[in-house]
Amino acid sequence: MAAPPHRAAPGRSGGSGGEGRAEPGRLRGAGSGMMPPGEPQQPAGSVGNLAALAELDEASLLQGLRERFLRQQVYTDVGDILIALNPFQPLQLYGREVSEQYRCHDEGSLPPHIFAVADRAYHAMLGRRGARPQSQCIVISGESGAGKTESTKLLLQHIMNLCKGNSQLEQQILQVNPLLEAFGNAQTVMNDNSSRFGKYIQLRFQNNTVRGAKLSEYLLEKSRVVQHDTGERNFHIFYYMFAGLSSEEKEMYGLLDPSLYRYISGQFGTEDVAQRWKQKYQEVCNALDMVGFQEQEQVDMQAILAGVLSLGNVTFEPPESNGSLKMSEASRGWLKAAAGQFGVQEDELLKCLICTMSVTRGEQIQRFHTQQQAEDARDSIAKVAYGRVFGWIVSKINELLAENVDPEVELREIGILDIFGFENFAVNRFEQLCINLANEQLQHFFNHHIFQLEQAAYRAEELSWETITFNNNEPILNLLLAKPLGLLSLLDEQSAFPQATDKTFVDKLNSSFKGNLHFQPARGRVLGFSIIHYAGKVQYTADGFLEKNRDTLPANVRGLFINSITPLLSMLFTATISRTGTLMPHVKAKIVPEADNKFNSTRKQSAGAQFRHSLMVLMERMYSANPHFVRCIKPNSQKEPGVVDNQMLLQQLRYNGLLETIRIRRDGFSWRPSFEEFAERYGILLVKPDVSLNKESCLKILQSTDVTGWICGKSRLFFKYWHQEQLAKYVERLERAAVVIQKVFRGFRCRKS
Ligand code: AD9
Ligand code: MG
Repeated sequence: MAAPPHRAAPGRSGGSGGEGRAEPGRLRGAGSGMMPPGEPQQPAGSVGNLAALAELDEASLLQGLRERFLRQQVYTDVGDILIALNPFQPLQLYGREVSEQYRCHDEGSLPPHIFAVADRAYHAMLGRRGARPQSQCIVISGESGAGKTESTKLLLQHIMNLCKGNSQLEQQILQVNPLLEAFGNAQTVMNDNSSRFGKYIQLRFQNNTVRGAKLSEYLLEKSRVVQHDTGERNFHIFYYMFAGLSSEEKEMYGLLDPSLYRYISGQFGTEDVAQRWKQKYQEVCNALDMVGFQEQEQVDMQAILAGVLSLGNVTFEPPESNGSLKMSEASRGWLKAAAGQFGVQEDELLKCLICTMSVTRGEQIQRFHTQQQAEDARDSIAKVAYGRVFGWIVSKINELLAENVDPEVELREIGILDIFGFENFAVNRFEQLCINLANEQLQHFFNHHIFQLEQAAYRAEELSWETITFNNNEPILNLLLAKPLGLLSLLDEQSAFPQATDKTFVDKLNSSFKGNLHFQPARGRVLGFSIIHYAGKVQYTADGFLEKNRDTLPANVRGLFINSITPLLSMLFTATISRTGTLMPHVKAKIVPEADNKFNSTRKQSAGAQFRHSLMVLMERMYSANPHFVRCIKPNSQKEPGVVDNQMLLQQLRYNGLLETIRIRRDGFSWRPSFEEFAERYGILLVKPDVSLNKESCLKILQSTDVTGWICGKSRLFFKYWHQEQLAKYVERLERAAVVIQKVFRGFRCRKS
């Protein structure tokens, strides 16, 4: 067996040390410095669990994390929260043998690790180690490039290993990832493999077996299909296709030299890179086969992507007189290629680009586009086609992974949330606002669980507690989400006025949020605004906010694609996506409520409203589960191994509220069962029938153990984060004894007979 990944941190379990039994009913205030049992006071760098630090300040914390990182100890615990620094290099930490070591390990017996979080969530879901069986969620946060997606993959890998790791479903859950990343990730200046969509994976279990999984995706950054900033790329799949398709296949899809395409222009890499992409393309093809995409569907899908690229090269010139827009010969060629791949008539596609048809009092009216409008129409067709292919892939994955359940057994979940990290680019648009809003919401979820719930419990039980202040981001969430005067509502209001522009939207914001501490108008004539987020100030350009929020699909585009002879394209524009995320082909528009009708409606919810709704659903799901937190940290912006930028690290520690988190985990009592809950679970330790579910029983139970450092409130007990595993040991010991007694008893009976 391989050696433990790094030097074992001082154990948290075993021993009863601490500072002696706290008097029931009295809570120590902040700064009591109560230690986990067996945890000596040490310099920060040598401590695997920072909640064990007696002396705590920013400098020692920074130094501690830095020292650990430079020794390749990238994981550090804060109580039950994991801090993960991105190593930016492959580490020998994740092999099967290491996963085996962490499998069902004793809490605290091995160094902090992402596998330990997976292990904890899995056992908690099953109600082992003294926990109540309950659905769990693992929330991974951190800025772009901090390591959330890699952590998600490692969590999935370990959980699948825990449930034996060999069923077909378990393998499929792991194998869909290359597909999702090819279509949903792209290189940005912050991360070479940046997730351009958010995902929540719900693993569904019956007992200890995974029965199915469901993937929810949030806000794919469709605009990347048609535009990306310098130093960035389009979605990976476009590059993989060029590198992986044979010459014959490229010919079939009408693909020429990659450097010719505007949507990916100048972004094709060296021979090495092309080789890697070729390999990735093969992985995608394997994943497509494995998920069960038919061969024809795969051909259609690539034809749509090739059509999108050709469409991007269609440009217009202003008309000479009042006629329609002019097109160069080359553009005509690209239009023809696009129409061919989309399986539509060339002149029908052209019509969608150069004019809008509407029906007024039974009469069809044709309105010609300006050059800008025509090019916008081209881009919105490219975006919608790509967006639907992505949505379809997700729904096919969901069909594949749908659960096969025994109706008699309760289903429980482990959800893993991997969204796009906080972003602050040179130019920040509508997408960055939504991404940063999602990160605000997550930070709020973290604050709520770590600070608000815990401190509210002390107040409710009238325990004296020196309040730990934290950076509450509720005012920022209000600024963005309040109805009717939050930013998204004002954006919707403006989007509903045909005459409104990005400028009127900014004027509205400036007048509504005058004096708001989290809002700043742009200086001079810049069309934009700034938001002071929990993670720092971000300047947004308002350009395109209204258009992106309206996210309208011209009615004639839908008609064009429904009539496509490419079956997949026709289906994508006929089908409807239900609230549950499954694609339902050929559902009549009439019977689908407006809000559900994401595909068919031309008068649908705005992009902002849809995003707000999906965030709300996500939060509801997460609030109903028991959370585990992984805080990813990016040690430097050059993506270099072994380099720590102190300033960058410090900034992340600050906005993550890490110092306050350490303090509350060290001084606070994160496990707070009611008397009834505790007596029910641990009554077994009294070894007698009918234990009353009240305070007296709880005190007797605790007195029968050596567990110290807990507090007794009015209606519940207060325990440190390490107490649960100590108590679990007593239960385990008793259960082992019971088994031995049973065996002896059975042997005795056999001998008698
Ligand atoms: V974003 O918000 O999607 O832009 P993430 O997801 O936080 O971002 P990601 O997991 O993609 O970041 O990590 C960025 C890169 O860091 C990866 O492509 C790896 O090259 C590198 N990384 C992250 N975690 C690890 C790790 N545990 N071991 C080795 C890692 N490399
Ligand atoms: Mg990611």
